[in-house]
Amino acid sequence: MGVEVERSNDRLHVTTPALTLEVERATLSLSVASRAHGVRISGLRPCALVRGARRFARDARLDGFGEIRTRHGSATRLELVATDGALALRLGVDVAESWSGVALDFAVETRGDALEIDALELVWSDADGALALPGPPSAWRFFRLGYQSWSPAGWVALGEPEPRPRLRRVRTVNCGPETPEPRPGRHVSDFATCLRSPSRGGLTLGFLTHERLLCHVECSASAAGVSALVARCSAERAQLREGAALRAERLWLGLEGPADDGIATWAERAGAEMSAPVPQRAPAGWCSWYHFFTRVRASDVSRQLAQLAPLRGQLEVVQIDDGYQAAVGDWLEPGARFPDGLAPLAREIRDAGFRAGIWLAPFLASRASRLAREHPDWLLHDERGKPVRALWNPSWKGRLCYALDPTHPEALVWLRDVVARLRALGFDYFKLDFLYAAALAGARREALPGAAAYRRGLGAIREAAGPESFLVGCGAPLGPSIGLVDAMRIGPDTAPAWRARLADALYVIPSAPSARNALRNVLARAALHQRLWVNDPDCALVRDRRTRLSRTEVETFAAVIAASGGLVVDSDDLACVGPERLALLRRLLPASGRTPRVADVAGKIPEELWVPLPDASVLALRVNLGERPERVRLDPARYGLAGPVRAYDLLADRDLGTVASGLERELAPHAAWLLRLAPWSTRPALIGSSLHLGGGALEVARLRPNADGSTQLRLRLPGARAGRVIVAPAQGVEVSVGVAFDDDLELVLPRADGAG
Ligand code: 9PG
Repeated sequence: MGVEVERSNDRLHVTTPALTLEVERATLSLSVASRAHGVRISGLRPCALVRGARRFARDARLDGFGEIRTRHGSATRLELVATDGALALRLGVDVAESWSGVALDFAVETRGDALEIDALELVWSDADGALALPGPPSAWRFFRLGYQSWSPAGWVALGEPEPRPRLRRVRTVNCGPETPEPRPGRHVSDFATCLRSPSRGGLTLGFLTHERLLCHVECSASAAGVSALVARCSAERAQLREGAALRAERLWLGLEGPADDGIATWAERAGAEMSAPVPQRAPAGWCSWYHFFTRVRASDVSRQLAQLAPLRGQLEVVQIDDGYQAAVGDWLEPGARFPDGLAPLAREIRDAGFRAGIWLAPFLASRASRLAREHPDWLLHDERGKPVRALWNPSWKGRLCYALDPTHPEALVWLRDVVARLRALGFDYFKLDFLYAAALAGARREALPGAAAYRRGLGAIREAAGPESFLVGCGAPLGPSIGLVDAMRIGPDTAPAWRARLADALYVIPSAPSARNALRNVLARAALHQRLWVNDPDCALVRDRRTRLSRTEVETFAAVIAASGGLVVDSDDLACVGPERLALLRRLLPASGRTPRVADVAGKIPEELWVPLPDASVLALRVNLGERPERVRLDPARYGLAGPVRAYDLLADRDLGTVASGLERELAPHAAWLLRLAPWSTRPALIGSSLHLGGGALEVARLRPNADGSTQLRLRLPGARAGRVIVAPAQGVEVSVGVAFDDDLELVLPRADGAG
């Protein structure tokens, strides 16, 4: 069965293997139901918000119908158009046989006088339609994706109060300029959201494109249920001349069953729509920030080059962070601690065999910068002509920073030039920070909406850096960055401390630098990895000295990085890293690149991830971010592992033997449990490995039986390695083998029974 369409005078009725869909012609009211999972929404209507009033469609007619090509293969497209006097609304609905949802395009057109449009919306309310999700409303949870890298992400129960930052500074940095604040009875998520019962399925609303308009989803709800849902593209008071049209960003409405991850499906689709260049392999590196901060000197970086020698071939990039520049904005003028400028240092880094990386806040200009002084017209201004305040950063001299306006043609030329010059010095890894500044509200030189202006600026940087450069977005609005960055910071800054109680209390939303705040977002946004970009979980800090992190906390951060599959960057003075911690760091290298799955959403933050590995085994992670010991249970059946498994504890390097059903233990506060679970019946099989925290995902290049009954094992990992692997050979009992090698090792495990 494919896509079947029935037309009657007043309705269109569409059936696919997964869905039934109905459009009421007169009003463009849409109903979508999942055939298998009992999820249904009816009464969704597109509308235009004009001077605060909603204008819905009346008297719609079918305008087009047929097969189209989409980024996800071919789909059936229904096109409807409705006129309401001087206003026309168009709705395009795409459905396809294999889709668990629909993609929606809508637009408004003026047929008469010019109009000022506030927003384009898809609206649902319980007064006009029905919403059916599995389970009782008291169990439904709302996912808050967050606006930019540092904004907290996680799940809330319906009606649960959400923190609202009181400080304007915190709001400017963390919140979308067009996103309404949450308030009691109203949840808001930038770009996309998911509404679901833990382990029972639900509904996802997420924008697939982010080319021009900033988008969010608003949900009015109490513990009794959802009363309204609005997916909104902010038009920022766009002026529509007669006959002109304004398109909303394309929207995905997905209906999920118990085993589906709606955020993952949305991210998959958005990444494809926006041609996200998801790199197969991301370079691992070292970054100066989390040890040296703004006090970094050129000599500190030089000194690290020698310290990094034991990690050669394992860490590829040496990235200079904030502190080298004369002022924020004056990127090519050396600051006092870099008296010779960047050129000799870039050369030194490359001569030592590393890629050179540089930090840059391309859309900020400090009040004390030459940039702001000499080119005040390049700055973003507000309606009254005052430069927009983008940041007040206590750790910078000239603490106040303005935003650059990327729609100013000269500013854009300057941006390209700065990046091209850095590229010419040999830098080909760019950490682009505080990017949100380019999308702040203001009166731009050219009247583009925030997302369009942002993409013009970031697109220029992407071009100037060249396709060979690796770009990491940071402090960056998520949606509009898709397709323009290789990697993306997906959480607030980490720190050499677990909590930042005072700062969190002041910020109200937990986005102050701390290991815990960083980890929370890595877990909550795990599904974006390899779909929109490479997730950057922020740096590993493994040093023994000059840190307040306990050994448990260091290991937990490492375990989460390993399971996340994301970017691995160390940020320690390696002189403070003892041999044991260095070995831990090495066990993160290289990044696995795999995308984890989220096992539950029962709490605010998913505390359990699992990664299916190519040899049918699973890497499972459970963390305890709380302050009390917790009794935890991992159930291999939840990861699709039927029957007994062989379990190996990667952090403890301990073989846990054969496990018939679940595993249970007490998990200390801030601790992680990282397990490799291998199906018991498969042979030959890797049982465990101390070589890498990916638990066998990477190091086993070959494992197969030879004709004579022996077992061939090939291990491959870059650089010097030493450790132990436990293998169940083709025949005979399991063996534990100590190994030491550089890059590559070929082993034959004899068929002899009981070798050790
Ligand atoms: C360099 C740092 C590091 C770090 C980035 C970013 O609101 N604030 O004042 C604020 C300051 C610093 C900051 C985030 C917010 O951190 O995430 O990795 O590069 O800049 O200054």
